[in-house]
Amino acid sequence: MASVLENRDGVPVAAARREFYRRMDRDHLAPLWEVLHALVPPAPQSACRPALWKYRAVRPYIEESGRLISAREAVRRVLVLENPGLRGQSRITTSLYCGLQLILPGEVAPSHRHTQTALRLVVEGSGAYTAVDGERVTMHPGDFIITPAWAWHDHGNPGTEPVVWMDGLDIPIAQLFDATFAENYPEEVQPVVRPEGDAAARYGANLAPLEGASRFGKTSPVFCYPYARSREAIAALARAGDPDPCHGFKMQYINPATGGPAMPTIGAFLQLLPAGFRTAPYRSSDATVYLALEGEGEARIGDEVFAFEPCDIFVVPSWRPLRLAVRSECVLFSFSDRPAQIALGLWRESRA
Ligand code: GTQ
Repeated sequence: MASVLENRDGVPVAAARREFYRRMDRDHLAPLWEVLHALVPPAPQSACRPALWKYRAVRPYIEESGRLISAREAVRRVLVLENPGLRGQSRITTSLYCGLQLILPGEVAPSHRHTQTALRLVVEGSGAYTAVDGERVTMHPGDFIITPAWAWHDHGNPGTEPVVWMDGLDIPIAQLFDATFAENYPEEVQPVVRPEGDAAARYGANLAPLEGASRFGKTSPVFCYPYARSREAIAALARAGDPDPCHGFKMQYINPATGGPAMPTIGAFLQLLPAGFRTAPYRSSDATVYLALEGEGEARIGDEVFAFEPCDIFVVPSWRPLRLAVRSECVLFSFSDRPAQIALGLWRESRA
């Protein structure tokens, strides 16, 4: 009788299996049972690691990039924030790309469009613009700006200061689906066909045109959310009520045409934590990128602690408990793939 370790011909099972795998490998087949535990783990097993980029440490590199390559030559002069667990993949999380883009006075970053959705959060400097589908918007620190999928966009800086912003794109999501398309505009700068403030007037004042759907499909037609307005809203919220134990005072950027998230794949949030506030542990399946806008504090991600100050960027991987403890009043911007996960029925959260 064959033992557990041998088959009927007396060949040890382990060797027989290896030989079986080798044969089927030539026909592009593989045994599920060797990988099932990794494919279907009980909870997310992400290669994405908790990490923090000190702006003070990154800024000299940004400055140096400005001396070594022009925005025109680079097309986009960006330093990519690569998650330490995902090096070489241009990702800050498994599903999201993040970079810091510099545009110097007098420069132009030429017009193009792509199927990836982009967000910008202005980190430093004023006076640059981003143009989206024929309308320019002037950038100020803290402004949240959207480039919808397939919208022509270029950036320029007619001002006098270097301007730096954080880019967040759903590049890995488009890669996952092999739905990546891009093209260059025939000219470097697209024509301006609408006055600045046009989108805000049409869609950003609790009014909407009677006819004509948004040109931007599933993305908010309001493509700039000025920090001054969002900051005031969140401050009013903080004056009026009690903080959420896990989030302090937190709001999401919405598409006023739908009431849903501003972008179909990327969720964006603004959060105020009163001086001395400590959040209760919270985790969710959407790995999240944070940019500190105001104040100083500490992020405890799992059992790692990261001290942050304004302009620092940190990342919380999927399902890793986060606790925030702030010294001064803090304002944090954050973004994640939450709308994509919700649309697909994947998203989970847990409050401890
Ligand atoms: O501004 O269009 O950081 O296309 C990466 C890809 C920025 C942009 C990035 C892009 C852009």
